Amino acid sequence: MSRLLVTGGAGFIGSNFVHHVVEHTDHHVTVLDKLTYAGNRASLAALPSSRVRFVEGDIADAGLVDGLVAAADGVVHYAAETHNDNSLNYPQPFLQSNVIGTFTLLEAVRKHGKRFHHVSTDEVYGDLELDDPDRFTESSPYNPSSPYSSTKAASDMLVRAWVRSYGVAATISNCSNNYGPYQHVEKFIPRQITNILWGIRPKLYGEGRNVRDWIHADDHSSAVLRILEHGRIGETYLIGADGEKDNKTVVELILTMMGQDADAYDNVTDRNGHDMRYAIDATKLSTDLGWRPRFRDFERGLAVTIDWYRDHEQWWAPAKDATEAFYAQLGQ
Ligand code: NAD
Ligand code: TDX
Repeated sequence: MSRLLVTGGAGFIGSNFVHHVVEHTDHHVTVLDKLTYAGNRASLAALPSSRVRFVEGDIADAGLVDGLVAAADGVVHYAAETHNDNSLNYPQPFLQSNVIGTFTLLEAVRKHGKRFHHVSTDEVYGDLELDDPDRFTESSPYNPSSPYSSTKAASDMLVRAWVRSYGVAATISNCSNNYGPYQHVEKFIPRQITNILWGIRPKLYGEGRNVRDWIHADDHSSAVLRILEHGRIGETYLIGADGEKDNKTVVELILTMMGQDADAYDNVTDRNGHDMRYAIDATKLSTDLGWRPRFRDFERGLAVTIDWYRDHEQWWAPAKDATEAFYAQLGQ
């Protein structure tokens, strides 16, 4: 496989994947991205044009998608509306991009007989209790809570049906919460880091007892590449790096690592339907495909991420005011 079509490659995880592919493989990449508020061409600016081509467009545009899929050897599908808080207020784009967009790509890979990897989330499984001894596995039942996670669950179901009904050569991965460079300032970790850099107090939803299972985006990329190259067609793989932390602990860690008092944050209005805990058991990925994360120490990964935001204000500053204005309307 040498020509990859990467959808959503100007977003957070997609752009990290394109960087990873350029650094670790010989593949040529075409990025298809609509450049919504979450997409940023600057995230790809450092990459050579001999290896990465950028196409601005919508994954739900069947004519455009048909031509790009025909010209590729494989498709890695990241493009989606991804923010839970947006999905609670404006669900329609989530249906359009996550469901109709995935359907449009599946029809093209079916027609042209191309390999497809679908990038999904652990949120399709709903949430766990804080004291639940089990973590999510590939056989956990689907139980999504939000408009975002329900559309991701729907897209996973479409992929499974296209494998079974039409023999499409697809794999699926469901990953836990990512952090790292190029993440939009609407998301939890970059929001708090950039707040502190601009003298704004971090904002914690509710009491901050909710637990997320953090993985560095570069480790997500190495896992997707491994599945693309060695995964079994039709299989689902969960991706995680044993990074469970509650939100209060993460905010306190960011504050102290940035030289502030650990309690210098505000508790704000909680998210409706807020999932309590996500946790991934990635045994299948490590046992069957031999994958291991590189960032096993969350604090080290966080330190590198804080440095990245400190050094790249020109990348994130243009989105910061509008993001905070949106949260202010919600009391968050
Ligand atoms: P993001 O919001 O940072 O980026 C999404 C990208 O998709 C943007 O560049 C946007 O312009 C593009 N896009 C949106 N709709 C499009 C459309 N209709 N056509 C073409 N491009 C479109 O998202 P992210 O955090 O990088 O997430 C990428 C994928 O990984 C998503 O599928 C998400 O569900 C999944 N995922 C994310 C996480 C996480 O922690 N962020 C965890 C697990 C899985
Ligand atoms: O300011 C905040 N304060 C806060 O306490 C924000 C933005 C979030 N939170 C909480 C809500 C969550 O418990 O932090 C946690 C993480 O929030 P998000 O960054 O919005 O992520 P989450 O809702 O967990 O979903 C993320 O991981 C799974 C991604 O946005 C999804 O795209 C991915 O599928």
